[in-house]
Amino acid sequence: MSKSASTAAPVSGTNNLEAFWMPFTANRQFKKNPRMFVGAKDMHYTTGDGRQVLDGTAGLWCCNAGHGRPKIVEAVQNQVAELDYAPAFQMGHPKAFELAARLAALMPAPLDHVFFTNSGSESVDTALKIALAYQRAIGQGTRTRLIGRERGYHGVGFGGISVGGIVANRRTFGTMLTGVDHLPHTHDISRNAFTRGEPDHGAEYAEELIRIIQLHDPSTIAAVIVEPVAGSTGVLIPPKGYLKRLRDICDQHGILLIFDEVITGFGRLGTPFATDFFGVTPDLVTTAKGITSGVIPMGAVFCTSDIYQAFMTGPEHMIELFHGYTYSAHPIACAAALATLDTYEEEGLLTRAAELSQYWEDALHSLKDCPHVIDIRNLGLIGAIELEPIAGEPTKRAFSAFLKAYEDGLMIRTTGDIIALSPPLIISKDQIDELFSILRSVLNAID
Ligand code: PXG
Repeated sequence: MSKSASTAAPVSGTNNLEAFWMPFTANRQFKKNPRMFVGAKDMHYTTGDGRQVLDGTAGLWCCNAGHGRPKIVEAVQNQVAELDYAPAFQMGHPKAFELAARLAALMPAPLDHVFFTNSGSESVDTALKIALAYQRAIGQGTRTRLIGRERGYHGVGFGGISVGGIVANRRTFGTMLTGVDHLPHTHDISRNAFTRGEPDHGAEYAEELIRIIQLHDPSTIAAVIVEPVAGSTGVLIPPKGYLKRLRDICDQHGILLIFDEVITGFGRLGTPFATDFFGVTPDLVTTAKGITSGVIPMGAVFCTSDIYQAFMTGPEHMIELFHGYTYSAHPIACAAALATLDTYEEEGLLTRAAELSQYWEDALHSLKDCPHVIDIRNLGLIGAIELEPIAGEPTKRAFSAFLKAYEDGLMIRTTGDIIALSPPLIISKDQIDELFSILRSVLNAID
């Protein structure tokens, strides 16, 4: 192909789409039919051809406060002029400490210490490393195994894909971390199809952890990591009692429990975090995305004071944890996060999903009679519609729905043949109606 093959000019100034190797994208399909966003405000994106597109997914599950929110914009603008960068190794800046304290206050005790990263993938790697180093620090250095779950998504670092359970994200990348095992996933349409909220069936999948522990011996296992609600894999809601049972089993065997709250954190379920929603407290929590409402890359790992204090030994001039990133606690990210927390607080956004979730659930489940639909599930402001795949062509039907929805003014996400929805937490009831009315006509239109 010649260098100028993809020279469609959908937006002024953009005349060569070749160089950018797009992430998690069908590059050739996109470059033939580009879909460009050039602006965003509140619940809508503006496309290169001047159309408004309703954001049904908060960007990629991150713009929880909506787009172009004035306080966040202003905070970023001011911060870049005042202090553009400060090293986080052996140096500090006030907003990093202010932010950590505010985040710790938001998270239930005893999760009261915060380690900053720049993404969900980095948060996962950080949490896994802290878990391993903690076990060693308390004299449990034989605990080196990590347990994830089938269909889990924990980002794309080697740690995350090792404990993750999405086949396509793993199969081409070698052997990954050794010493990892996986719980079975809990998705069971045969018993739970069209469940509203938490499914009744499947808590027994937690017992598989006992089998894994018996196989390897508890003295070899450092931590278990799960998403409280699995997102990327197509929205898997935990069966009633499942997460609590995982917690109990981990407690009985000295194993740390890590919740990956990269998508459930910051109000998605109608509580600040999923740990509040389910009443189950893990030892470590990974977050990112909603921490800055997606405006600036940032992540944070929360841990208990027991974990933090286990490292605070030895000579005081010595570094306690050999881990961190050039951009940990970046001043602009901290400013964005503080303004985001202000916006969440002023507008009650971290609990707004609880007020809207019944309306959301009813509107979502009204699509039950649409063609191709084999399951619908929801929790908080998350929804999923699972479609019957076209025989021999998995993912094609959902991708057609994605393309048609975009044409009709709605952004959705698809994974496999599942449509996932997770709008900004500012969505109005009218916009919920609009979203599902577009989706109904999309489902009626596609093959
Ligand atoms: N953990 C979880 C639970 C996630 O959902 C990550 C870690 C990694 O975060 P970073 O910031 O490294 O991408 C994620 C990311 C989707 C979708 O449409 C989900 C994610 C990313 C992009 C798309 O489901 N989740």
